[in-house]
Formats: sequence, structure tokens, C-alpha cells
Amino acid sequence: MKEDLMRLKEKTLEILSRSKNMDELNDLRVKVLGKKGELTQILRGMANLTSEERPVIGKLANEIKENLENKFSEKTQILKKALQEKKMEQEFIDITIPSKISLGSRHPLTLVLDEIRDIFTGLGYQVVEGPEIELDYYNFEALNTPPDHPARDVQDTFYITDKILLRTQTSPVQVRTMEKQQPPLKIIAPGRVFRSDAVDATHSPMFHQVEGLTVGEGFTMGDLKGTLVTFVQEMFGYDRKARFRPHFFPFTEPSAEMDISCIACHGEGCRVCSYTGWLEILGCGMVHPNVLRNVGLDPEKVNGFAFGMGVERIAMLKYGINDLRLFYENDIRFLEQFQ
Ligand code: 2U9
Repeated sequence: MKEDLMRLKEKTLEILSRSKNMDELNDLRVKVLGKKGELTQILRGMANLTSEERPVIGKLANEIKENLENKFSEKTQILKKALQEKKMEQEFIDITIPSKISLGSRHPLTLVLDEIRDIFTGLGYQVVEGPEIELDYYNFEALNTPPDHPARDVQDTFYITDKILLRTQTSPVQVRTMEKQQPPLKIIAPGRVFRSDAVDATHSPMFHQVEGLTVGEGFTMGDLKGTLVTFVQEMFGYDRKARFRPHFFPFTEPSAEMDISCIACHGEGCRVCSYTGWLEILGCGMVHPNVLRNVGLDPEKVNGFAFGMGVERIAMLKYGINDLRLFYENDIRFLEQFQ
């Protein structure tokens, strides 16, 4: 039995030294030291030993078992370490390799919208937002635009039902705000608006507007002018000249359009301004008394002024962009120019 035990030990150590992975090692451990393993098989023969031989063989068997267990755990450590090293080698990342990561940039419309918002919040305006799907009442009726007005032409407006539409301007947000908030009021309403237009260099069925509204006591066209000249100078530079031309909007009376001296030629006359020296930039006016009445205000007591501008138009003038479609195509070569 002694020889059997010694042979088992030698043979096991020999196979163990050649084991290359954990599977082989585990198989060997079960085969030799497991419940039904070779060591157990040999020890079954102990029943036939004399009472003198039994303790000697027993001691030897325990020593061999302990020795093999130690060797198995040593080998386990070696194999695990080798495995770990191999993994580290495979997962090695050379952080010194030069990379070509292109960072994103903010969309020009976002840049311009943020700038417009900053200028007006600096003047004490609050930003209000509202639904893009609107009631005909808020988009037209409350804004003194009667059903037969040309601005309500079905060709210009996306109707969902005869009472529900995609807003054509952000003014309905301001009407809703006036219904909830008493004057004095200074608000701007930025957002997307929709008009049934065919796409070309200057038209799109969806574009962005910022409209503004101030309501309180005793406002004049002078307040409107001061506010908008400040805006234009902050946006386009302090050397920019401005002029107001009479116009018509159903929701303001009197109404005007505001021009600025041409960005390209500074008023000399060039192709950009069609040789007029001026560029149209926004519309404005004193809030029509009917609009105030529609939200329950008394036009004898309060009045106000309002304005509206297309964000795309402002961005085109600011950055010298000549085609509206560039804003929506998301061509990276266009977008990456705005950092
Ligand atoms: C309320 C009352 C009046 C908003 C105004 C304009 C003039 C205007 C256009 C500019 C270019 C629209 O994007 S555009 O096509 N807008 O000219 N908007 S006054 O007047 C209001 C707003 C809200 C309650």
C-alpha cells in the first residue's frame, strides 16, 4: 500500500506539473482527491492491514493528501496569475495613440436663440412657452384676426380640424399668459411655428420665432423703439443704425417694421440689401385695444407694445447665411463652423 500511495503521489505531481489550465487541474483534483478518487480507492485497502501497519499507512496517507492539496493550491495560484496576465495583455490600451475625436458644436439657431433670450432677460423679460398645436381661438381670434382675414387663408395654415391648428406664430402663448397673469407684464415667447409654405432658400413650413410683449400703464412707441434699438445694437453691434417703417398687423395698431443698416455694406447699398442700404429685421407695434379686451383688460387703463422676429432670419443676417435649408440639413461641414 505504501508503494501504491507513493506511486499515486509521484504520478499526480507529474501530471500536475504539466497541467496548463484550470479545467485540467480541477479534473485531476477530482480524479485523485475526490470522494471516489484514487486516494480513497487505495485507502479502502486499509481494512486488510494489521493494527501496527494501519497508523503508519494512515499517517503517510494524510501527509500525501496534505502535500497534494498544497501543490494543487500552489498550481491554482500560478494558473490564475498567468490567466490574469494574459487578460491584461489582451486588454492593453495604448493611450498615447493620437486620436481623432471631433467634438460637437451648438446649432447656429440655438446660439442665436440663446443670445436673443439673454438680451431680453437682461432687460427684465420672462421666457414663456406653450403648445405647438393650438386652438384657432388663441392663434387668430383672440389676436384680432377675423375669419375672413387673409392671414387665415387655409393655404398658409396647417389645420388639424376646423378649430385646431399648428400655431403660425407664438403670440397664442402670450394671450394664454395674459389670461393668467395681470399686468405689468414683460414676456418673450420663443418656439417653433408652422406655415403651409413650399421649401426654398427663404421659406420653410417650420421655422422659429421669438415674440415679445410688454403690457402695463402708459407705454408709448418711444418705449418700443428704445427696447428694440437696444436689442439690435446688442445683437448686431453699436454702430448699427435702425429705422421704423409703417406696416399693418391685425394685432397691433399702429404697426411697424424695423430695418437695420446693411450688415454687408453698412448702408452704402449692395447685393445683400438689394441696393437699399437697409435690411428688414422684425415687426412690431402697440398692442391692439381689441387684443387687450379679449383677455379682459381695459385698454383705457393699460396698454403695451409687441414685436416678433424670425430666428432663422436673424441667424442668416448675423452669420451671412443665404439659404434657410442649411439650418435643417445638419451637414456637419456647415454645423462645425459655429463653435
Ligand atoms: C400679443 C399681441 C401682439 C407680435 C408681433 C410681429 C409684429 C411680427 C413677424 C416677424 C417675422 C412674424 O416670424 S415672422 O414672420 N412678426 O412682425 N409680431 S407684432 O405681436 C403680438 C404678440 C402677442 C398678445
